[in-house]
Amino acid sequence: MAKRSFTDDTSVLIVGAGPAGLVLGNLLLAAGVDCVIVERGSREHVERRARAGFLAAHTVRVLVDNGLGTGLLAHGRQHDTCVFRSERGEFALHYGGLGRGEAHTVYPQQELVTDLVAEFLRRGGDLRFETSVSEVGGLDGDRPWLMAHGADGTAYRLRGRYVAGCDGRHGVCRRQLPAGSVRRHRRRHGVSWLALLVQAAPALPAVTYALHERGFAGHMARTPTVTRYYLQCAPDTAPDAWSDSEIWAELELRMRAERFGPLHRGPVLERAVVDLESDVLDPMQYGRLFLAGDAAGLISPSAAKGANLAVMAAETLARAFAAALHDGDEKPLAHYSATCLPRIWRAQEFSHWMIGLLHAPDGHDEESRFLRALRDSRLESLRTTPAQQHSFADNYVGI
Ligand code: RFL
Repeated sequence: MAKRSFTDDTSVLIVGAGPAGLVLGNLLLAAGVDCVIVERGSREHVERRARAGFLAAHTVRVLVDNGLGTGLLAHGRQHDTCVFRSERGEFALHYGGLGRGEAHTVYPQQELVTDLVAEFLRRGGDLRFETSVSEVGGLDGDRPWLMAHGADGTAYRLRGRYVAGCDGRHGVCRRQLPAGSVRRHRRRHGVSWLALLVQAAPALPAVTYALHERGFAGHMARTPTVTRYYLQCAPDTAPDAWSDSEIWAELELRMRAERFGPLHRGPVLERAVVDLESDVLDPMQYGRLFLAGDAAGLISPSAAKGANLAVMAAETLARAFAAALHDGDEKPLAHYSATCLPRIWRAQEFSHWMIGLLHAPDGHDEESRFLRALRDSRLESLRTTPAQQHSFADNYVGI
């Protein structure tokens, strides 16, 4: 490997160019704080990675207020209603008219990432694609560093005043936390989803959650020509275990297409099996390393919160870095975890509640029957109780 020693000194070293790292980088540049983003993937790769789509009102406010919302304002679509289907029928919940009266903006994550990359570069930012961080260190001192290498083998050593670990759940930053310095809370929910992106217009005007004895199925718009579907599957299912026609047959069965109307079939563009899992690190910081987004905690996709929590943490962290670097005020950094964690836990709690709303075991034993009856009662309560509906609305779109 070619060795090249860089003398780069910057204020904030950001690992990862996902929503967390890119929002943080853009906000830092706007605040006059210099930073470098180091990203393992190529630009094309990060700009094509389809994941989230539902942006909470708070996320939209952060992006728009910081000059990052041009694309989502031009192309995002407002969603304010979700629908639940079960053997008892279907009901719509117009959450935009309940609680705080907020709606989601549907804007695919890869388009948001594309906008954030372009804006970061337009602001003169230093973004190094295809550069993989292998180690961060010096976290207890005042000049932390990272080691990275480019696709051509060039080794980099970068130093900064702080490191922001925005490298997702499998990144290196959370692994650099000394044993015992951080408490991890974790739950594997025992539920898996086959996450599908299909080349077809949304068949339904609203997000639709279908509860079925064969398992959960979900429909979520992405763009006028692309729809995300979810199918609950056995945890060890291979992504390509089902053919396209088997997938459509299962979706139509669980979504009860015969009763409520057909789906729009189209080629399956992407498929992945997601094991629903959550974890939270407390605190989200050690020395001069601060974690944000999936690196700090993973949330199951049941309530579409992950990208929104990433933006929330990035905004909080950007303010704290600016206070430390401009005013010498380290208190916001010291309180970073305490500021973020109550919101993260609230999102975790709601997400967990959603898992219980959408799934129940299919067995014929007493416990399975009990859990199915609880789930049905929860759904009925949501259908009929205004206080429950208001609370749902606040939690569903809030962050
Ligand atoms: P990301 O997006 O994973 O970005 C991390 C970046 O770090 C890079 N990286 C490294 N770079 C350099 N050196 C290393 N050693 C590195 N290791 C990693 C990676 O290449 C990557 O570019 O994390 P971030 O920024 O924290 O953002 C989190 C969100 O991406 C995630 O929470 C959401 O996508 C979750 N999610 C959803 N969230 C929502 O808010 N609404 C949704 O509707 C929604 N739908 C979803 C989702 C996640 C899904 N999957 C794939 C689990 C739907 C799905 C199917």
